[in-house]
Amino acid sequence: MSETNPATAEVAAPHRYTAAVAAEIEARWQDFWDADGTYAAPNPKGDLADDPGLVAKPKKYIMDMFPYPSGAGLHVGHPLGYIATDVFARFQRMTGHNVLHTLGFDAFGLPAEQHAVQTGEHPRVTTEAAINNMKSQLRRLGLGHDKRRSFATIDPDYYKWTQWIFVQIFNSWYDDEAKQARPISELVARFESGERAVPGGRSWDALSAAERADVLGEYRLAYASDAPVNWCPGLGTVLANEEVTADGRSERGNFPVFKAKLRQWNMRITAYADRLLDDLNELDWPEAIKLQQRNWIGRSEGARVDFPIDGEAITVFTTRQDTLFGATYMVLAPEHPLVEKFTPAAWPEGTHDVWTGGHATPAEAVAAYRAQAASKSDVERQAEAKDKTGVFTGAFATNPVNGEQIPVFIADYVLMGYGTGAIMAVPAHDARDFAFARAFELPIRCVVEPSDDRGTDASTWDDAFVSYDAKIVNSHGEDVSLDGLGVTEAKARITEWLQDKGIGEGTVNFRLRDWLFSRQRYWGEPFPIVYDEDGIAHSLPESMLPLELPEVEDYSPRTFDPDDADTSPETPLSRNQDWVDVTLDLGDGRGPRPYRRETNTMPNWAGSCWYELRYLDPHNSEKLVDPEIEQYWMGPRAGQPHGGVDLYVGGAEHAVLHLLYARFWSKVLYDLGHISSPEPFHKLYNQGMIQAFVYRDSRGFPVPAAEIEERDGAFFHNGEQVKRELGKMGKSLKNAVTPEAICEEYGADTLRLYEMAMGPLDVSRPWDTRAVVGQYRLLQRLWRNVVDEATGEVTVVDAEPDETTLRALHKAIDGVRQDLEGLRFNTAIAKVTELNNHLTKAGAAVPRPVAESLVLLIAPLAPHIAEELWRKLGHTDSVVHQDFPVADPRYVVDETVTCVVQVKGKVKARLEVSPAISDDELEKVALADEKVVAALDGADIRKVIVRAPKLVNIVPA
Ligand code: ANZ
Repeated sequence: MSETNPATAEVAAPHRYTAAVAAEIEARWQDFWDADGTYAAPNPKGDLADDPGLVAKPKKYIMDMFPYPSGAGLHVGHPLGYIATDVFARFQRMTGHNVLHTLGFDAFGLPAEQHAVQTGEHPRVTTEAAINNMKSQLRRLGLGHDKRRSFATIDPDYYKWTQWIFVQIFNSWYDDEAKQARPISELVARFESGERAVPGGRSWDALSAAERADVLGEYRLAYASDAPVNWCPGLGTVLANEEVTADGRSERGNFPVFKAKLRQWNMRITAYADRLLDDLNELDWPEAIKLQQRNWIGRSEGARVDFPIDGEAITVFTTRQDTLFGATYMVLAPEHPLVEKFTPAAWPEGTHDVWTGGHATPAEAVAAYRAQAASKSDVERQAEAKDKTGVFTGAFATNPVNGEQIPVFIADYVLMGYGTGAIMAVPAHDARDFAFARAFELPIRCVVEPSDDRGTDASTWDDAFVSYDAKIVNSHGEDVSLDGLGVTEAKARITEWLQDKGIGEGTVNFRLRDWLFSRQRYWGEPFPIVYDEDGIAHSLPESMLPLELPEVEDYSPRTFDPDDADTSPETPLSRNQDWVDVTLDLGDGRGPRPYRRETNTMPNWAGSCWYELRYLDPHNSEKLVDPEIEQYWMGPRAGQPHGGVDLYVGGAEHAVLHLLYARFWSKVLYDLGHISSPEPFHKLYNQGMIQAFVYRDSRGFPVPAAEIEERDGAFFHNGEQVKRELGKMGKSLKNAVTPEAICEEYGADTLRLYEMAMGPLDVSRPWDTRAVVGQYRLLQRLWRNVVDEATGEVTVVDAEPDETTLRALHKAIDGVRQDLEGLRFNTAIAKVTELNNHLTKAGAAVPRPVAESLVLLIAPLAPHIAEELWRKLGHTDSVVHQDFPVADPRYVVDETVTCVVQVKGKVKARLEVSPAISDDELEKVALADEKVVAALDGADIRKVIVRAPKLVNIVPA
């Protein structure tokens, strides 16, 4: 027990590995590594081209999702991924790679800004303080980062290039024929030369500057538009679809979100929908994340079909054109622009009462229903369980396959933003249409043969019959019949028919929407955009970047009335007249002119869309990244046809936000020739979460976890019994444990080992401070196997290890190597522990080669103690760049295996042989065995079947 009692331990063993020793070693080596530049990763050229020897090695680019510098600092849950990538990076360094591993800060964002609104303190001040605090917390963990490459997204040197990229995107369009982004100037040239027709039919020359700007706005990859947006008064800003939860609230802060019409910047990410989908196939990402991206992009193959009405047509988007004969009514989104056009002055004769909603005229009914729909979010409108509401418009359209007149409704379950905002309703085979048809007493017609016993009379059904694998019935018109076809054939047949008639076509529809890219906030990148006197947007030339954030008095956005279409939010930047109204010479030949700056800022996702590129060449003032340097670290290569970071580790919550946006920016930059890698992250890995116990009192409030007493399996706080549950770790749940606390009690190496040993990296696990000591003991035993605790002398001997020790060593080397390569850090630690225990049990002084290998094995996991022991073993260069041990295969295999020898199919002998034995050798040994000789009894041998090392089958003549 003395090892847990520091007081006696120090007397008996003054050179024992203790928290104090760990603290001293760790601080010393961290200082050394910093001063030495041990983790510097050289570039092939430029200011970081300082080690051609290392550059010549194969590269590995290992990256973490960088943190938002929260004022609360880190708890022990945060660094899980950072430690894992550090272990992996160290292992890669020791296996002959030039390893780039660094960490920056994603530092624009709402918390610092909310704080600024409340206190008036500049968000830069709080953000920088938080960064410095985090840096010192992280430094203590001994992470081997190349610190020369670190930056924060709020650094003007960095956001200069975020703005520059915005300018490139603004000045590009997507060429559907070439399937790539091209400079907008090429499009202008095509319009000018007449090679491409100008939409609207006029010639380019005949258009005014404003008209030209409008035309180009329809093509630019970054464009401003008046569109219904997600307006969040609680945050005073609009939000991207990806930032709105399934219940129609803001992901951050959980405030309600409303639809409002506002002029906003958007990114035309939809142009890339197909490529974003296709390229997923080449990426080494968790299937779950790929699936989330596929669903978010939501590719649907279907058809557009025109339903004639009053000499015009309502176009619907359907994925079930095979069910056209079952369409018994139509529905338009309430906001659909054609609604007024076809709405008659009075209800047609005999209009069903339930269709009118009790209104005197169609116009009244439509107006009342629109007002009701506007107050709901898209998500509420689409909820499956919700009662179906709607109202008849008074109009009828023609079903083109059978000439039937079918009523046209408006209903909020049809959304304006998807497809064409209009549907044909097939109540027999769509659950929502079924519910609506029942509520409005509309006909339900079966056109897909049910595979159950409900029969084909749909008026008797309780629900819709939905199947993609059934026969079409009741579907024949004058010149087309689908009867008897399967769903797929019927789709093809009817699509062809529609196309021939010129009333429809096969089409692909995406769920993905363009990315809403402006925010009405202060703490973000200003847009590099100014408006001239005609209101035309111009991008700033590179020489005017970075456009820095102005100082303001008041950081708060002023909200506006979301019901009033004419008001818009007042952004913090707009209040600063001196900054907003400027005279500039944009270098476009028009000379100095007055302009008004864009006063929105970019969303906090902008900075993380390209940071993997800036780490590569962080000080380049000419380019965002030098092409040769980008090619070296990220360029396409065997097995990585789209290039990208070799390993990117972070949480699964970024599946459709950051990870989709970053892929999009990479593709644009790739198309424009700025980078060689169309994908940013080749391999993605999601680490699990470190969870923690939460203790709640009788009112359900969390009480401090550190003050809990456990008695007989029950938990008490100040004598009161409390409930324990597993939850997140954090200040609000009063269960946060800081890395400093653990470092103080045991040292950073112990903390690192504990986090890696807790379980497989991708699995969530509960933190248990009491279990940390297990890893501390491992390090103490490791130390004791090399250093005499009484004298501090190194105890290893220059002797050959015995056979069992050699076997234990090489098995460990082999296993640890494979585990580290496969990110199985918990099992790697188990193997190191086993070897260390073997040496402890052996009791004798450890042979030098074994001790050295052991130190090298643990070096990626516990780098400080490894560096210290390595030096104590007499080495003068760092353990960081040593070669990782390689197992000798002779000692890795099990000593012997049992070989069964059969004669005439019966087992006659069992032999202990080497697993590496050859077929020939095994045959000889088998035939020489006494029992086999006896069984054969001199008979001639017809055949010997050998399956080394496990089986020999002898067939006598
Ligand atoms: C007729 C039909 C029959 C449909 C049937 C489905 C089943 P996905 O797969 O998500 O693309 N739809 C089209 N536009 C819509 C809109 N703006 N708002 C709400 N619903 C809309 O879904 C495509 C299907 O969703 C389309 O196919 C259409 O209903 C509906 F047995 O058309 B379907």
